[in-house]
Amino acid sequence: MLVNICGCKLNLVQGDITEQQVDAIVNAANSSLAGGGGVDGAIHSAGGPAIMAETDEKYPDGCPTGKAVVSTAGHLSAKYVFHAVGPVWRGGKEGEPVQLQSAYRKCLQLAVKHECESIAFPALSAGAFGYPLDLAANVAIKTVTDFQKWHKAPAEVRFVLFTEGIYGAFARSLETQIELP
Ligand code: AR6
Repeated sequence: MLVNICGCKLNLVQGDITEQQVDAIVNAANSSLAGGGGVDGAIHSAGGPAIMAETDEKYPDGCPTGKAVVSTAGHLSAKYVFHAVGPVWRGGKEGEPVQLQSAYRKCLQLAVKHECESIAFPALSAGAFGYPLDLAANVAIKTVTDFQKWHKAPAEVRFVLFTEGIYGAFARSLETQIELP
C-alpha cells in the first residue's frame, strides 16, 4: 500500500526488513544494544559482526529508550542501520506512547541528517516488547505522516511488516488516519 504524503512516499509492504533496498534500515534494539531475537537477530545475522563491533565501540553505554543511534549496515545493502529502542509495554500508563513516538522521530531525524532518501522501519515494540499491535501501528503511522508533512522528508518511508496480520493492522491505521483518494 503506497500513499503520497505532501510529495513523499509512505509505503507499507509485507516482508523481511533485511532484504530491503533502502538507504537506512531501522533495528528494533534494546537499551544495552546487546543483540537479541526478532528484527535485531535478523539484522545482526544478515549484516555480520561489523555492526556489533561498531555499536560496542561507539555506544558502550547503550542507547536509552525512545532514542536511536547509527552504525554501518555491514553486509546489508543499506548504507546505515539505525538502532532504535522502543518501550517495553507496561500497560500504557508509563509513558510508552511518547517513548514509541520518540524512537520513530529520532530515526526520521537521523535519516534527514545522513541524507537518506529512503528508510525502512519494522513495527517497533510490537514483538518481544509486547506493545499492542493496533496501538503501536497508530503511533507509528501518526509519527511518520506528521514528520513527512512538516519536513517533506524522507522521500520514502517504508514499513516492512513481517506477517499478513501486522500488515493489516498498519493498513487499517493508515486508512483511518489519512484521506485516501
Ligand atoms: N523483518 C521485519 N519484521 C520482523 C522481522 C524481520 N526480519 N522479524 C520480526 N519482525 P521485535 P521489539 C517483526 O521482537 O518488540 C529483540 O530481542 C515482529 O513480528 O523484533 O521492539 C531485541 O534485542 C514484530 O512485529 O522487536 C529487543 O530486546 C516487530 O518486527 C527486543 O527484541 C518487532 O518485533 C525488541 O522488541
